[in-house]
Amino acid sequence: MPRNKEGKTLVIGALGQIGQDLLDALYTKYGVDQVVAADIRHPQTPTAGPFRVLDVMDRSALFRLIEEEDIRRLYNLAAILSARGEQNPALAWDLNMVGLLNSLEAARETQLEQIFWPSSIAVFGPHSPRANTPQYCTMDPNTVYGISKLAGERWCEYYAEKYGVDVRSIRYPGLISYKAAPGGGTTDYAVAIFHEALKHGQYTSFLCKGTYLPMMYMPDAIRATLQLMDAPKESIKIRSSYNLGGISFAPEELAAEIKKHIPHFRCSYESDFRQKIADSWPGSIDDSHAQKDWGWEIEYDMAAMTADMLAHLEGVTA
Ligand code: NAD
Ligand code: AKB
Repeated sequence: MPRNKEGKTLVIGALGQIGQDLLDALYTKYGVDQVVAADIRHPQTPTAGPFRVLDVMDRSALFRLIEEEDIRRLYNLAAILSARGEQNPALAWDLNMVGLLNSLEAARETQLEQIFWPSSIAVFGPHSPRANTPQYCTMDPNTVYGISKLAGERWCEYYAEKYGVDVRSIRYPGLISYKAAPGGGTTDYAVAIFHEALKHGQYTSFLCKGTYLPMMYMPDAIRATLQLMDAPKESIKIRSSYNLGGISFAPEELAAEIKKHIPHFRCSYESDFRQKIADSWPGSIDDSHAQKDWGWEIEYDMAAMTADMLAHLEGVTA
């Protein structure tokens, strides 16, 4: 196979909530034929660029794909998120850990230029400071998802320091987007509320009033990801994972913002098992290291995000 000068980019878990948006951004950056999308399931509609079925837990299949497709950069997004993870802790641990270790080993052995792996605000726990949670503080996650992310961060730093792997990571807040449905997290209410507001004019939030969580609109998250990956190696001072703040709001504040656009919208509150997870997470995040090291700046506040979400979804549901 002829080797492209730049080599290709592989996105694993490409059909998920982040993957769908990240793929489009990478297609624009590198060209559609230079980005290989991979997932354990088949796409419902064909991806614009090449697609390969891959179980990230199958190490030899991953190594084969990297060789066959001349992969130079890897984004591993495959994971089980917080709420789903509590329903199957053993599987969540296996996928989140084995998938990461296979990716790090692939990066080391095949000398990939770069690897991206996302962490989460779920690395924090009930004894972490809740307001403006700093980069370094007590971290005692009490979900299997959070435990796997914290362990994963330690592995990333280990591979960077011990083997020189150029691994970069962000602790994403809850992400809000319209292209793909979220995959089973605690922050998913902040996506479902838009769909239900447009379809039925009402929504029952599974988190109660006053539950502040850090959130971010997907375009900001994708911009942050590419900005981090484009930053010169020497400016990346944190090889575990960078705090990323975004916007902080409670369900009733988001409901009030939606009501400005859909006056008849009603929101009620019936918390379930996800409330306990949310209560153990930060309400807001200090991302000053990301600002200082690679120039991070947020663009969308809650009002801008809400208007843009509704504008895009109105087209879909009309
Ligand atoms: P998602 O659940 O929407 O997508 C995950 C994708 O991985 C799915 O398409 C799934 O089919 C695929 N997958 C599952 N098992 C696989 C396997 N064995 N091999 C290959 N693919 C497999 O998740 P997402 O929201 O896109 O999240 C992506 C990453 O970002 C995860 O690591 C997640 O922890 C992290 N993250 C997400 C958020 C968020 O709000 N979405 C916030 C913080 C961190
Ligand atoms: C979840 O709620 O599990 C994710 C996350 C914040 O990691 N959205």
